Amino acid sequence: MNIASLPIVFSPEVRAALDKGQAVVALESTIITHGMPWPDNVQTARLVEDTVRAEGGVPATIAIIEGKIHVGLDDSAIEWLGTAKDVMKVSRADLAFALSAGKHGSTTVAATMICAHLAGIGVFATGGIGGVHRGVEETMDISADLTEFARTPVAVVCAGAKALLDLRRTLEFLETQGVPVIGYQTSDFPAFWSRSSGLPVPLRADSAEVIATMIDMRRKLGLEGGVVVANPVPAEDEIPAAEIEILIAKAVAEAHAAGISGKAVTPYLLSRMLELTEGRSLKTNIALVLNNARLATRIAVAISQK
Ligand code: PSU
Ligand code: MN
Repeated sequence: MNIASLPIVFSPEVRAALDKGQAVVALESTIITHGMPWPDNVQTARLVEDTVRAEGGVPATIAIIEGKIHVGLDDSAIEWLGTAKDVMKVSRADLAFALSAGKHGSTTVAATMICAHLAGIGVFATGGIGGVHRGVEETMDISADLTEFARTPVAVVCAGAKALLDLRRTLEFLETQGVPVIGYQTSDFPAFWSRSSGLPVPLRADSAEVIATMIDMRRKLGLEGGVVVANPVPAEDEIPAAEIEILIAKAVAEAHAAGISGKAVTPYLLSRMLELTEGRSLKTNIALVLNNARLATRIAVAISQK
């Protein structure tokens, strides 16, 4: 693969950091365009970047602007993205189209992994990953994030998967795909707004160094695909599972009744949860993203020191 022939633009800061082998952390942009309302989306994107810098890393927010992959966005690009209306939600299936047709696009976890890997970035922080949706028996709705973990070698730090999903089936799917799911300082798979889903996490690591060593070992073994690092939301910011479950059930039932399908499902559910929790879900979402940015940078720093 010849990266020079690709429509990919690096910010000077990210280019310099990659050339020097410094710790760089990829950040997604669907959370900005489809995951949070303005102005919290823009404020959070900036805070996440500040958090990466405070831990000694360089943030690389990834998005598609006029048909080019941008790796590293400046402040005005983040502001524009957070208010723009004509931005496609771009996953693996949409990436080549968005680039060919000169579109603007925000990248999901799956598409951000692809772009990060092309750019030479191995660690990525997000909020929650996509997964197997409740009602999958009928809808077949399984996020393309899950198959991406099996093919693209990027470590994704998340707060588990949203409790809106079918978490038991999400873990089963990842196991079948051979994707390591590592709980950070926890033995329970986190459920995004809550610290525990009640399901055991398959693997556990208690330090960023252990995770960095394990990523390096996977590379040496020639194992394809990435790893999921599941980092529970800080206790002071969590919404206990028992409190939020009733609201989740309501949002999921409404989405089914309204016939919401495809890419629209996750954004619909996130915005309904924001309304049903009267903003509390958003506060938790912001806290967990920052927490993930911190851990992702520690892992990236540990890898850069190897
Ligand atoms: N989790 C969040 N906010 C988000 C998403 C996940 O807290 O906005 C986004 C991510 O970009 C993820 C995508 O990759 O939702 C999954 O969408 P789908 O279920 O359509 O694959
Ligand atoms: Mn889906």
